[in-house]
Parts: sequence; C-alpha cells; structure tokens
Amino acid sequence: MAEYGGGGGRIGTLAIHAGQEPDPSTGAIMTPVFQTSTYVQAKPGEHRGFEYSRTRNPTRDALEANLAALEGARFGLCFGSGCAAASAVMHCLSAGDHVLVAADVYGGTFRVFDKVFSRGGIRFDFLDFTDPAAVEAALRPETKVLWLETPSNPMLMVLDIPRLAALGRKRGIAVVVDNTFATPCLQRPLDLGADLVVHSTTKYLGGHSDVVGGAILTRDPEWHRRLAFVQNAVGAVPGPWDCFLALRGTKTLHLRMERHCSNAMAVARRLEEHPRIAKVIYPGLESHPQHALAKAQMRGFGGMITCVVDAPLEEVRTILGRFRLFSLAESLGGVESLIEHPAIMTHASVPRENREKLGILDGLIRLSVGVEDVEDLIADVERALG
Ligand code: P1T
Repeated sequence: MAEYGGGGGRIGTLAIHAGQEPDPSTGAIMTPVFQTSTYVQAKPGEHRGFEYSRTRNPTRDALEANLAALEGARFGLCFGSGCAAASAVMHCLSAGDHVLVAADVYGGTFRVFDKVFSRGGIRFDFLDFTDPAAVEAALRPETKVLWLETPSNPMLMVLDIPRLAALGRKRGIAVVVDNTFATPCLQRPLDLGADLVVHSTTKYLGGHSDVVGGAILTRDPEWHRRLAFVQNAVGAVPGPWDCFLALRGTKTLHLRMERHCSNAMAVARRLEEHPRIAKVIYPGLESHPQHALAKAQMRGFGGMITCVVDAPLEEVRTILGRFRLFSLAESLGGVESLIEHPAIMTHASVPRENREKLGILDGLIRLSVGVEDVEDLIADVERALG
C-alpha cells in the first residue's frame, strides 16, 4: 500500500533511509515490528490509516516504501513470496488474456503460470526473448503482459529491457521484469521503460537466507490500484517479522552486491581455465553471448554463475557432494555461497524437453557466489572439481 514520497539520495543512502523515519511515538531509529493483526478505531470507520494487517501494516509499509525507492518506483507492494508476487500480477488478468514469457525463468514461475493460471483460462507462450523480432511476431491482440527475467534463471541470458519495453509501449502491453538476480543496485528496469518490477526478496534483497518474500514495484497508479486490490483481496501478505528482516537486509544491499560481483568475476575466471569445465556462463565474461548488452544495461554482473561440468550425471553428483564452503541447496543471493543442480533441483518442474532446449542438462550446475573471502571460495571449487 505504501507510496514512496521521494526524498532523493543515491542507492546506498536510499537503502539505509528510504521509508524508515524514526518511530514518531518513541524515537526508535529502527522500524518497530508491528506484530498486530488489527487496530483500534475511535468510532466505526474512524482510524489512523490502519484497519487490519492484511490490508496494511506499518512494518510492511516501511519495506514497501524502501523497495519502491530502490527501484525508482512510486509504489511498492510486498507479498509472502516471489511466487505470490508473480501470482498477484496474473490475478489482475482474465480468462482469454495472453502472456508471453521468456523461456528461461525460475522453475516455480513456470509452474504457477503453466499449472495454476492456465487452468483459469490465461494463455501462456514461452519463447526466446533474446530475439525481439520473434517476440514481436508472437504477439496477439489479446497479449496483455511480456514477462522476463534478466539475467535469467538459470541460464543467465541477458535481455534487452529498453527494446522490449519499447515494443510493449507501442502495443499497449505491460512489460514485467523479474529483477531478482540483478537487484536495483545493478539494474533499474523502470528507468529502462518497464512497467512493473517483480522480486523474490528471499534472495539478494533479504540477503541472509532467513526470510521468504516477494515484491512488486511500479510508477503506474492504475497498476498499483489493481495490484493493491489483489494484495488485500487474495491476502498473500508477508508478516511484520519477515518485513523487518527484509528491511534489515536491504540496508547493506549495496555493500553486499559489490562483493558478490567481484567474487563471482574471480570465480568465473578460474572456472573458465579449469579443464573439468566445458563452459562458463557469466554475463561479465567476454564469452557471454550478451556481454555487450550486459555492460550497457547493468552496473555490475551479479553473483550468479552457471557452468557445464564435463562429466556424466553420477560424477556430477559426486563433485557436488565434495564442496564444503558452497552448500548444496536451492535458493541464492545470501551472504553464504550455494551450489545446486537445476535439472534435479530448482527447475525440475520444467518439462525435460523445454529444459533440453534451454541447455538445462545433466552437467549444468549453478553457483550463488557469496561474500566470503574469494581465495577460500576458489580453493573450494578447485578441491571439489579435483
Ligand atoms: O522462492 P520465492 O520467494 O517464491 O521466489 C520465486 C522466484 C522468483 N524469481 C526468481 C528469479 C527466482 O529465482 C525465484 C526463486 N528461485 C529459487 C528458489 C532458486 O533457487 O532459483
């Protein structure tokens, strides 16, 4: 429900201050956890802006305003997970509407579109968005949304936000960017012409692997009105503790992202030289097919690396079990490094045929490079690969 009233500042200043005035009743510098479901009214309908915590909660307000400021948005809305945020956008559509989705998206995003919203009559097509001409050719009169992740999960494709946004604007189609991998420190899709930004705050924004959440940020009052209605009507809202934890995370986002980027670049370079690695995908490497676009569109290349191990599945499993610092787990974006196997873990809900087309094969592994000392991370990679 929160509207960010401005106040300005660069990203690090916004991360620490936006949406977080000291508590007016006590002066507490940290936003309190308003662990309350309801609010006393003086007379029926006479209240101070808060009636019931599904509709609005002050801790959630602070997080929503903070995230809106970081993304250069006017409005922010928070949800119980990234999947709930994606679902809120789809709840604004109707049976018969069509959505074009970039083929490489998080497996859970694919699943909720393909298995839940398609049952309600929304039609989805998944295709390669690295070719904007193919995207234009696939538009239909009933297309309402272009949905993309950039960099994408797990293949780290970089998509041309200004070009896709211009296409959406020309045809009156909303362009939604899942900015989870880049974060507003590295890329601000609204500045590049997108209509909505979606986040899994579970990842870099929270940053400490201790909270699950999602958010939608926009400058458009009409989208905000529709989404705020859905947020309240459907009720997939985060609790105040989770909002507090996410807010505590965003305060150090700019510092963490610098280290994620420099560590990932060093690990990617080492992987590139390693004889067991057939291919390294990292937007910061010259070998990445959209490296020039990444340089133009992003202020850094992020903490995610995907690579292909030159070994059969059984050996890949053994290698994954040998990592010590990189923990074998789903998720990403925390201070600690994680490693996972997309075909078996995060993208198991994507049909094998789609996975194979994208290159999500048995040898593919994904690293979320944390903010530990990089020498230790490289030593762990070398030990595990043997
Ligand atoms: O897990 P949740 O907070 O619901 O967020 C879903 C989601 C949305 N968008 C992107 C780009 C994501 O990566 C995710 C979640 N991803 C993982 C859990 C993962 O390991 O890839």
